[in-house]
Amino acid sequence: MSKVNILLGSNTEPRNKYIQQAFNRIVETEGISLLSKTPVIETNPHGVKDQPDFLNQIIFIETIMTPIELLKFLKSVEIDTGRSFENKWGQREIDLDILTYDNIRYETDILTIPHHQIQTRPFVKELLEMMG
Ligand code: PH2
Ligand code: MG
Ligand code: MG
Repeated sequence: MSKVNILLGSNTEPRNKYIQQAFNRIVETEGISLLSKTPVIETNPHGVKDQPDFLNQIIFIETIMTPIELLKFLKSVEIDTGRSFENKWGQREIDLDILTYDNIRYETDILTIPHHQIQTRPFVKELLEMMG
């Protein structure tokens, strides 16, 4: 079993519904159990600034899935939650990112762990501190 931090984000209304829907799908899935979670907080957009504010949350889970299995699973949840993938860097209905996976370091074209956002985005650090 591995312990993983996942970042949930949405900046397209209804943001709260997208976050809740993805949250429920993840924690109800066999092979995943929820260990802890942060509150959902509103954050200013990083990177592309000219887009609506986000709602973000981090959940800490335990899973039997490998990093690649988890990545594929999270992509399927994004699609089922209604992600349109119209804007690569801009506004999105739901974004699910693996932040950490145990203490592994992993770098390929499709997946980097730990996620770069941990270093560059203050709201990610703030949320991880809320997790304790
Ligand atoms: N995600 C991005 C780009 N910028 N800004 C905030 N506040 N929250 C995010 O989740 C976020 C972002 C790319 O995925
Ligand atoms: Mg992201
Ligand atoms: Mg993403």
